[in-house]
Amino acid sequence: MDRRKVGQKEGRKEGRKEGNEELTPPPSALWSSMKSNRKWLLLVLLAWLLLFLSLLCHFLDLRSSLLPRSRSAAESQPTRSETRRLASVQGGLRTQRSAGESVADWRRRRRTEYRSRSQDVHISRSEDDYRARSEEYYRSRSLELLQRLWSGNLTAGMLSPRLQKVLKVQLSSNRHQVVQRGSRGVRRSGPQLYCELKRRTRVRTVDGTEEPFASLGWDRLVPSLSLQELRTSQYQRCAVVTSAGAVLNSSLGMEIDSHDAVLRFNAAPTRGFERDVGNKTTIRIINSQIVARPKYNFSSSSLYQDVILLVWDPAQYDANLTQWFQRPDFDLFSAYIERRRLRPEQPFYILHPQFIWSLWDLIQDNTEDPIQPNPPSSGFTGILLMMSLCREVSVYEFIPSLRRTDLCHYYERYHDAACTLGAYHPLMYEKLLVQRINVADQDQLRRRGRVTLRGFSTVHCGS
Ligand code: NCC
Repeated sequence: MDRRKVGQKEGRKEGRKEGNEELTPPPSALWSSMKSNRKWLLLVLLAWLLLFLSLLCHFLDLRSSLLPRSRSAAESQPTRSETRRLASVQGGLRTQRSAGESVADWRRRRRTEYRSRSQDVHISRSEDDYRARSEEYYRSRSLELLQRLWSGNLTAGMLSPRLQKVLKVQLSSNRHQVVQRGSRGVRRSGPQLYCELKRRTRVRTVDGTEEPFASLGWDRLVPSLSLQELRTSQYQRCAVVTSAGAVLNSSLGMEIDSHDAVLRFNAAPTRGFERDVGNKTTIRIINSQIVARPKYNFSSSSLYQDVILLVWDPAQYDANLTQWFQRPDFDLFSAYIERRRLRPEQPFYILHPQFIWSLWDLIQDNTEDPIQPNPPSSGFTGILLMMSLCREVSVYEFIPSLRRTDLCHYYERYHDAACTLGAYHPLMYEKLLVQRINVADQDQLRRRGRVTLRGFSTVHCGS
């Protein structure tokens, strides 16, 4: 063992012995000093307890003054915004005592501060009420718009200021140089409208007989059978499934799949949404963005395989096909040529611009207001196509049901009322026209979001 340590240990032992002899007080003095120490300890403890209790009372008092009195016990948890505000009020507990301020004055100042801040909270709550009331106003306004759409009384003036502004911009820009030819706003009855639609709807695809396609040998590129010839027998019941967010939670999948043919649009998927939209796809209408923009993976995605495909692109109103071919909105022609070469067995067509614009004419001639001078939506084009191919057409969530939502698509988290009521496309007017020819009862429309239309082959009109 270390010698120095042994020496220290022995020294300490010695010291204790000596100390014990010299410093030990008499037992009575020890007892009284312990007694006075205990008194001090108790006093300090008591003071801490009092301080703690007064702080606790203060907190509880403040809390009860901040919580609304009318809430039930279950509701008595503060809302998230209240919690945020409470936290800021409670932050005031840290109010510092200023130099020279007596404790009583400091307490009084704190109390006044709390009171004025808790009044702030009540003012903010009335802001909350205001916000809630305005949300309620817009919710009821959207219900009002919807009811007007269901009954065919919706006008542009009822749309939100933003959508009205977009409409004005579209009307003044007229980028497709649309010329209005017919007489606008003729008020036809449902049966008259059916006859008008039947007379004027001529589904047409690019067939390679016109320039520049004829010179480029497109008569051998396009499918040998036209779209109409493709059908071995006419479809009886067809479904048109729009991509609207309102189709979510509809449980319409089985009903949709029970149709003989199902039409879908653009990049709308079925996988993962089968319960609401079904999984059968017979025809898909796509706009030229789908084939031209790499993000849609047109050449590899299974969405565009094993179905009848129709693509369209917004040409000028009086389309000069050569100009269109040279400068389409999105380059659909290269992708079309490539796909036809790679998969000649797939029925793939380009909708003729004249067909697209003839539908625009139809909408405008049957609408009083001037409509957006842009091509109709894929949805409206698809509806008219299916009315030409099928005996009966069920259209889902084109006119929104009670499930209405600003969610643009059922497969994307993007909200915008323009997707349903239109910005570029004359969607609102398309919907008002379809509402006029709906033969299903209102309950089907409101609850299921389903409109039923007659196929043209069942429409009999005088000569
Ligand atoms: O949105 P979109 O249409 O693909 O929807 C297909 C059709 O469903 C109907 N619809 C959709 C959403 C909604 N809330 N209510 C509806 O009634 C419409 O009839 C719509 O036509 C199109 O018509 O081709 C459109 O395509 C999109 C987009 O190009 C494609 O989805 C590809 O991403 C257009 N959006 C943009 O270009 C930003 C849209 O304007 C029209």
